[in-house]
This record gives sequence, structure tokens and C-alpha cells, in this order.
Amino acid sequence: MIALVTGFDPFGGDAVNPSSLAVSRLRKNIGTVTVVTAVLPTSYAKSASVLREAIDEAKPDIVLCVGQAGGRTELSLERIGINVQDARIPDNDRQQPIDLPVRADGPAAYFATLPVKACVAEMRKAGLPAAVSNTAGTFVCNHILYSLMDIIASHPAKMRGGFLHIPYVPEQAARLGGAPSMAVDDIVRGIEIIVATSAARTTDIHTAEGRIS
Ligand code: PCA
Repeated sequence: MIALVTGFDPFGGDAVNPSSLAVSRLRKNIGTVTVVTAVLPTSYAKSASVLREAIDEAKPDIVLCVGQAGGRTELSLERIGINVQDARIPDNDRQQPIDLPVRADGPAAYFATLPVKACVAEMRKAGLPAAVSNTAGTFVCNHILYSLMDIIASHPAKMRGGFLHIPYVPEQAARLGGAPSMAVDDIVRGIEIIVATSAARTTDIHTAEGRIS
């Protein structure tokens, strides 16, 4: 089995993006899964075509895209990507789409097809703070989750996909005063657990993970 795991390059004035830091430290083999990695540009215009190329090259069974969500306290495995682009800040191409769809004629949303609740349960068992998230926001990460599931929907090969939002790393939080953070080694462990759990099972568990907000 092959897993493609992607990170993003730094954006919004940050010197690093913990997602690409963590992805570069992944083991090349997790159990029987071969791990292939790529870094996507934080760009509405370019990220999906770079992802598409990486998918066509790696021919993965599982795709996990990872991105930074500064301010979050947990490893947040996303349930859904929506057909909305509404940027709070410009992306790395200085583009700031507001109230535009990801794909004009596309469905309103796509669900991730990784077993998100089982993955969250396994991360917690390993002592990592983790949660199912019901919004990936409306910036490039949501764009790429939606685009990933849109690519998968029409791709001739069968694969499953999902998206993980991760907190700042301590080096970023040290400069921000009061922001939550997580050590990159813990983020790496979380990603490896998601890959292993997704490879081991195709169905999810039905635990209560609903939230009021
Ligand atoms: N986080 C951004 C885009 C790139 C990244 O790492 C987001 O949450 O949309």
C-alpha cells in the first residue's frame, strides 16, 4: 500500500510551516505502507495541480494532506471540505479570493474518506490531543481538501483521502505570546498513526465526536 502525505510551504509571513517540517520527518515505511511525500504551494491557483501531479506520480491508495492551523490546540482531522474560497489574508501569489467557489459547477462539499473517528481514537490512545474537526476553514487548506476529494471522485484509480490541520510548533508560539503549540515529533507521530490506521481499516467507528461549535 502507498500513502501520499503532503505539507504546505510557509505563508502569511511565517518563516516555517510545521506541516512541511513534520512531513519531511516521516518514516519511509510505516508497517507495510510506503510513504511518499510532497510539499504544496500555499496558492489557490497552483496547489491542486501540484497535488494532482504528485498523485499521478505516486499512485497512492491513501492521500493525507496536512496544513497549519495556528491557534488550534489539537491535531484536527477534518471531516469535510466545502466549495468556498474566502481568504482572510492573501495567499503566496498575493491572491485573496472572496466568496468564490473552488469549482463553479462542483458539489457544495465533499466528505473525507479516511476513517476520521478511528484515527482520532488511535491518536488519543497514543497520548496525543486529537479531534474530529467539522471545518477546515475557507483558505487554501479547505481548497485543497475539496480539490483532493474532487480529484479522487473522477480519478480512474481508487483511493481514499483526508486532511489534517495541526497547531503551531513551539518555535512559532514562542514569538506569539499565548498561542498553543505542539512539538513537531508529536505531530509526526500523529500523522504516522493516521496513515497506519487508514491503511488498516476502511470503515469508521461511531463514537460521539459532535461539537456545538
Ligand atoms: N494552512 C493554511 C493553508 C496552508 C496551511 O498550512 C490553511 O489552513 O488554509
